[in-house]
Amino acid sequence: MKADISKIVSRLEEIYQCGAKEDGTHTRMAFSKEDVKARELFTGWAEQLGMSHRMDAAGNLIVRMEGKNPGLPAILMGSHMDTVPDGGRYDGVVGCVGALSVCEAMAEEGYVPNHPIEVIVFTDEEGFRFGKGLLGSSAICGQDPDISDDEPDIYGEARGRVMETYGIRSENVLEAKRDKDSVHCFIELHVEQGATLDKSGTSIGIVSSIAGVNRYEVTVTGEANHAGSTTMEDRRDALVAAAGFINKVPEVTTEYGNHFTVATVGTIKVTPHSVNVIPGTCTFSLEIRDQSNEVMKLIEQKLQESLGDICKKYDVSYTFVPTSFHEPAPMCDWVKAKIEEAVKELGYDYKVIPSGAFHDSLIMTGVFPTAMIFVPSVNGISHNRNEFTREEDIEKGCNVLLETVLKVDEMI
Ligand code: HGY
Ligand code: MN
Ligand code: MN
Repeated sequence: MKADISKIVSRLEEIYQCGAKEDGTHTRMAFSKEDVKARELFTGWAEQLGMSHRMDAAGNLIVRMEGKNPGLPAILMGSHMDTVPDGGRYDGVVGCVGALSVCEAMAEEGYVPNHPIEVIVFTDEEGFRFGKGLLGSSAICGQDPDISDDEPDIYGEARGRVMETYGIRSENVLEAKRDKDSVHCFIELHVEQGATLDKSGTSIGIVSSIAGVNRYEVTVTGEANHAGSTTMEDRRDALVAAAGFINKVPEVTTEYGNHFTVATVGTIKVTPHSVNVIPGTCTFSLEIRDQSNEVMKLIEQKLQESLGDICKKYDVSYTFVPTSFHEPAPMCDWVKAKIEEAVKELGYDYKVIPSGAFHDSLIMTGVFPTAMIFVPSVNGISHNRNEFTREEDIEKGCNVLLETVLKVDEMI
């Protein structure tokens, strides 16, 4: 039994078209009409395989193939189909389309698994719209995602309004929670998004653990004033102070972190945002990731100290508000071992590597036995329209997923 790469490739292209624009950009943000269209395509393919489909209270799209024994817990696969702004065509989608190809290979062979098998297309993994992702997986795991219908997205639209495309409401999302015993395991296929596999010419990665990610909103407050008549010495420029801090972020992170420690300022806005006014406030996001909680806390402390020193120098004040915390998450040993057996049997080369990017598996592993299969991202480029993964590697990844599912299905 093998995954059908020609179908996988044409489906990836069809999903890509839901979000591809004439100017070459590609965005399929969660809850958008492009995202809804991609989900309709996905549902249609599942229907052709005789799979049922439903959307849960958190908007996760779940397609299901029944097994011989309806009393057995389900084997879950899947990932997300929402993208970052101008994102790539593989991040997330490979795991959804790849999981469907596993079901298709089984259906075409007339293979009926022992366990029910479900493919989940998770809701709002990327989270750039509301500043926090992993909504669908958090709800399935019973973790309160702390959302409200009133909160605005980055375009000023209320969440309740935005989520109408899925027909879901904030207060109900936790109804998607699943019982620990109803799931045998969860396996997510994903592109690496880093360069380890590509640099070493390795086709398959088995993820050891996923980096934790802590986010903060920082606001520096100075004084808005006239850009022509305020001398340089009289200024309390919020943006200049913020820029001084942002410039320090790589230095501090490198000094107190390790090879895997990263910190990023990804969004920034100033008020009043006028060419002839000295910025009075500057608000920006800060994100810290590492494989160790202690390191993340140390970086947070050192960055706050640096921010304090710089704000003092420029006579401005600041607030440093945590917006989300996720601890680093090791993957499940027995599921990893099944993946390793599968890769070895298929004769593919592999490496066991940590994930710097987060995934729905970061949340799922807190409740369900979870592991991830990586395929290489050429030059490690991701969250970028030039993201690329070779067909032959996608094919290998899907075959590893298929063999792993066959192996975990034997466990009754
Ligand atoms: O940001 C992340 O790590 C993920 O790709 N959403
Ligand atoms: Mn992503
Ligand atoms: Mn992803």
